[in-house]
Amino acid sequence: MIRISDEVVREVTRVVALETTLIAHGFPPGEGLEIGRASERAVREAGAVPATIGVAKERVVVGLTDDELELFDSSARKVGPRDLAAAAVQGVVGATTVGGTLAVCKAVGIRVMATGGLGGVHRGWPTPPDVSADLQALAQTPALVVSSGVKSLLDVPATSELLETLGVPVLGWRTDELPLFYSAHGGPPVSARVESAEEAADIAAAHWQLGGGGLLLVRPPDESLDDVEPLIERALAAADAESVRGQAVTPFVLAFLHRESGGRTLRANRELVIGNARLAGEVAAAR
Ligand code: PSU
Ligand code: MN
Repeated sequence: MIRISDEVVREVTRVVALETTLIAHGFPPGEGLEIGRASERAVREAGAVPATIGVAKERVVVGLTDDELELFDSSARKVGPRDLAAAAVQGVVGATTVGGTLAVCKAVGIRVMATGGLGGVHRGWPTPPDVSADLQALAQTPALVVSSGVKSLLDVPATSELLETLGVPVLGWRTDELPLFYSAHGGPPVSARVESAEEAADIAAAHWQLGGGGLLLVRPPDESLDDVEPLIERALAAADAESVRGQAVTPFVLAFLHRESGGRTLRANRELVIGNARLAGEVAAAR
C-alpha cells in the first residue's frame, strides 16, 4: 500500500518530506507544480533528499516522480491523516496536508518536513468548530516541521496556546516571535530560539530521546509584509458573505489575497515555501 522510492529507502535519515496539498490547492493553477519542483531543488542544494508525498495509483507514495507531481492539480482530493487509507484503497489522487504527510512520515520513519503554514485553530472558534488535524498529527509524530508559522487566516494566539497544550516545542529560527506567515513580527513568543540548523537538529534529537513527538521550527519570511492583516479580514468577510465553508476557505482566501495585493502575497508565499524547504534540508543534513 506504501511505495517508497529507492533513494528515500537508502537515504532515509537525510530525507525531507514535502506535502502535495500546497502543490494542488495552495497556489494558482500551474504555479504549485513549479513551486513543488523548486522546493525539491532547494532541499537537494542544502545536501538532503526530498520526498514529496501523496496518494496516487492506489498507493501512498513517498518520493513522487517528477511526472507524477503533475497529477496534483486542483482536482486532487485534499487528504488529511484520516483520509489516507480510503484514498489509497479507492484509487483517488490524494494531495496530503501537513497532517496527512506527517502520518506517512510516522509510518516510514522520516524525521524532517517542510511546508508554508501549519493548520490550526480557525478564527471565531467554536463557530466554525474547525481545528486542523495538523496539530494532533504533529503532536503524535516524531518529526521536525519547518514552517513560517501557521496559516495566516487562523487565530494565531489560540493555535500557539494549543501547541503548548499538546507539548509541541516551537523553535524560532533566529527569532523570539512566532512569524505571522507574511509578516515577521507581532506573533506570540516561541518556546525557544535557535541560531543554527545544528542546534535545531540537536534539540529535536534530545526531544525524541525524552519520548517527545513533533517540533515546529518557524522561519520568518525574508521580506516581511506588514500590511496584509486588513486584507485577510476582508477576505474572510467575503468568504462568509459568499457562504464559502470548510476546505474551500483556504484556497478562496489565498486567491483573494493574491489578487488584492497585486501578487505580492503570491511572491512572498512562493519565497517562504522554498526557503523553508532549504532550511529543512539543512536540518536534515545536520542530523
Ligand atoms: N498553508 C497555506 N496553504 C495551504 C495550506 C497551508 O498557505 O494550502 C494547507 C496545508 O496542506 C495544511 C492544510 O496542512 O492547508 C491545513 O488544512 P486544514 O485547515 O483543512 O487542516
Ligand atoms: Mn480545517
